[in-house]
Amino acid sequence: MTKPILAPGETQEQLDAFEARIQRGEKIEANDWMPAEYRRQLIRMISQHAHSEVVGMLPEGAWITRAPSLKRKTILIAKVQDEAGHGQYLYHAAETLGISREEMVDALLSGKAKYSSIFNYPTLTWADIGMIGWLVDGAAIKNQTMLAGCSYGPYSRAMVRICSEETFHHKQGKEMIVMYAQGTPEQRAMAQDALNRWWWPAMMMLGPHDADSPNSGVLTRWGVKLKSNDEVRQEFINEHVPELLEAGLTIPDPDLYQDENGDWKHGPINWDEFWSVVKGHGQMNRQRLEARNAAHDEGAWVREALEAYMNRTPAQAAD
Ligand code: BYC
Repeated sequence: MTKPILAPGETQEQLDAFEARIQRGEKIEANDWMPAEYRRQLIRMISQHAHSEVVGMLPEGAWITRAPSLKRKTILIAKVQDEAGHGQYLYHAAETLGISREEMVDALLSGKAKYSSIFNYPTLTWADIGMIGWLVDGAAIKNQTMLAGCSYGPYSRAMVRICSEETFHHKQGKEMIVMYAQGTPEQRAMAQDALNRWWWPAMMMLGPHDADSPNSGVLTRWGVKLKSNDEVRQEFINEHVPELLEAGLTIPDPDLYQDENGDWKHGPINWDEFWSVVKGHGQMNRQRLEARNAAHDEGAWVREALEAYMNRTPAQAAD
């Protein structure tokens, strides 16, 4: 059964005026009237997005100490630091809707909240770092460029800034993989192996097919999603397939072909694997949550120090 659009106490007139604003291309701001369902959907989506940025630091962070050169290490440190910043912008954007940081963090740490399926796969070789930049950031940019035009002001503005940083992430990944794909036989094999393992998870991260996407209807109606999951996935494939082929790599999809319109068509996606990962049974789900919980516990003294600073007496403040 679909959820009713209006919550008790909300009127059709309020909804009409709200939808007319969206139709006119106006941004909805934090203190504006909005349906409870719009607020709930945005809190769900933005908090999941924030968690994805924060958990997304783990697979890449694992390689900072093992980067093969100082240049690659500084690039990777900057990238991981950017992801932390993206998490911050997004938690702030979600807070404007009335949820607290503590509630969101608790939901992540307890395993109640979702975060992107892609970060439950392990980074086994250095080429995985390049492949994440090229494919995962590449897929994320397609989705986030669309979200930069979304109807909720704070989310839309956060996306503009995030997308410009993601562009650097994407470029460094592509540059690295293209170089390895043209390098020694070992480097070529490492790049191909990374593509074999990341291609399908990257396809899945853009969400289920439109027919199986329960949230898309209302999100599209209210201008949050300006393109469907399958449309964004098509844009991702159309850009990346020719570039990967040009780099000399083989895409691990025997059914892949280009149709008469120029669109690259993929073979069947293993949605059983996707849902298993989303439900917590991926290769790295347990380790990811353990790492976040450990970081939270180890950071307790920082939160306590901040609280003590906030609660200082005027005499202490003048000291
Ligand atoms: N993983 O109705 P649907 C990054 C869930 S981080 C897990 O289509 P929706 C980066 C979905 O939540 C970029 N769960 O959902 C960071 C829903 O369940 P609930 C992350 C998924 O929201 C560090 C159910 O499946 N980007 O770039 O309309 C290093 C049905 O789906 C996934 C974002 O978060 C998934 N992949 O559309 C490097 C973008 N897909 O909540 C890189 C913001 C679906 O009803 N999010 N589910 O229980 C979105 O744009 C949308 O939420 C999605 C899904 C397109 C992902």
